Amino acid sequence: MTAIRTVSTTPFADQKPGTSGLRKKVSVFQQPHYLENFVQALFDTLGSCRGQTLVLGGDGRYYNDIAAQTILKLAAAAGYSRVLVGLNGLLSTPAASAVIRKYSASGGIILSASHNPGGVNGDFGIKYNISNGGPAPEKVTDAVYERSKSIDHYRILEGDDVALERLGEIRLGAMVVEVVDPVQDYADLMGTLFDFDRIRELLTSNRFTMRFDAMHAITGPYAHAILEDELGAAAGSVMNGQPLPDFGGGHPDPNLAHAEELVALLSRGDGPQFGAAADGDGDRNMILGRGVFVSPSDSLAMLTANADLVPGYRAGLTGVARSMPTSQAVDRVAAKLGISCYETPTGWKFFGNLLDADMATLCGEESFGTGSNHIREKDGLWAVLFWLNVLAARGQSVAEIVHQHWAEFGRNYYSRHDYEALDIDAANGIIEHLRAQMQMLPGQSFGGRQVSLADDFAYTDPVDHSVSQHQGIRIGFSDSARIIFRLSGTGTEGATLRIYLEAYESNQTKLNLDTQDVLADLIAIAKQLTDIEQRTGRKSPTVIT
Ligand code: VG1
Ligand code: CO
Repeated sequence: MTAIRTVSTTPFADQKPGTSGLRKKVSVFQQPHYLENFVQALFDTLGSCRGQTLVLGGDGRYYNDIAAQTILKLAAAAGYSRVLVGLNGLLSTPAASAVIRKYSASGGIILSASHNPGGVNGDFGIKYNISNGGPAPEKVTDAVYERSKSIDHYRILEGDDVALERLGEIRLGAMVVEVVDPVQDYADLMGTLFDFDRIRELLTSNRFTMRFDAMHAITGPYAHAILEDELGAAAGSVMNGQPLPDFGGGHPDPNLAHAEELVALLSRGDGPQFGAAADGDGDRNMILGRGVFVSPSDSLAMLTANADLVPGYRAGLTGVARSMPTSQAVDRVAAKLGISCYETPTGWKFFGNLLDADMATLCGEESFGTGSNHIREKDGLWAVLFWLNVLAARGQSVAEIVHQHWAEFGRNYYSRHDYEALDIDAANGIIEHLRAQMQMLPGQSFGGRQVSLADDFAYTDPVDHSVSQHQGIRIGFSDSARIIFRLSGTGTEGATLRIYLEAYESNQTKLNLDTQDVLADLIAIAKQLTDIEQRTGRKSPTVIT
């Protein structure tokens, strides 16, 4: 039975994609027609899908399997000739990007709410990536949202569910569903970038142990295959490697707050030399050494400074890019290397054009995201392999590399304070309040620091000249300290205010201080400028990273 049925529907008003796709509570996606409306709005926006190849996969969270079947039937009705689906409907975000590129697909759908908790009471999400393998740019997501507001029908093939637990090809109407195993493709790609022999030597030497925490999310199978099977890390080096629909009840966000078990291991005097974790969909990473946490902004700077040790980047970097709230640590490395450093709005989609135009080779965000021109997404395991390659080549510990870096470039003390689940009006009120003060701030002094810049960050893409406004309130001080304020575009409950704090220190005797202590005066300024306690009743942030 493969008839195509036209189903009439009415629009949902809330299908506006955020920083990274459409993210909602599972119960929102479970409403009749909700998923179908959004996917049909996407297909309508893309124009003719006839004869094209689509990639489909997700991070395995609750509802992944049901959504994948629905999307296959919508894709068949839209005229796709082939859909490449990850085994069991699973693909990490970086693997999806790699598969789109390798097989020249016209795009891909990734089912994920990334670092947000999963399970029946958790979050679900859907994002679309274009043919370069990267997140759809704003002009596409804006158009999908517009279309979702007027949609009145969708078309879906009537048929049985497709078996996704076996590799091979299955027909669905006129469309071919090809179930692929993405792990090998991804591992092969990593093998072209990194010195696997050298990493294997390190991982099999009895002086070195590591832990990779997959947080019961998508990277488990990739990490087992690459780190343990291919590179010889001891069995058990991968923790929480079994993907679960609710991530074992945890919060699959690789940071000091949520990867507690790993952090505790690495803080022991006899702990592993290296630790790392990835998020729900495998695009974020946290890097730890014994007794040391590498802030993501520092990680980007350090990878840039050590790229000549890695085969895939030995030929040199054309440039680097960081999101605006990411610390300026990498800017100092770029200046030394004599390469350009671009400052983009938050979200990986803004790196796509720079990578396509070969203006940047490495990119990163303070939110535990690093990546390169090998794909068009941030890539958690890639960052882990990059660090392992650097450790193997330098023969030093993570702590030694970090301390030498600070000694050479100075240290950008950095922290992000998140106030989650705020009343939406109160959060918008804070941003308005900041905007209202902006013009008067330059020249003002706060405890010895003078404001040199205060603006509402706007970005003009240097390649296609598209302009993105209101990307965060940026306050810079004459000593290059900064405070940035923006509202999250990935949350599903109320509003989240993110406050990003950064202070630069080059005095060699002050490179090992406590981050929150160093930033205390900036934290006080941020509280004063936002009036946050008065406006929200919150005395302290929900999460500090
Ligand atoms: C957050 C991060 C941003 C990241 C985005 C998607 O967005 O701040 O840097 O690109 O998540 O990451 P926001 O709008 O909540 O600040 V992922 O790994 O959750 O897809
Ligand atoms: Co993610």
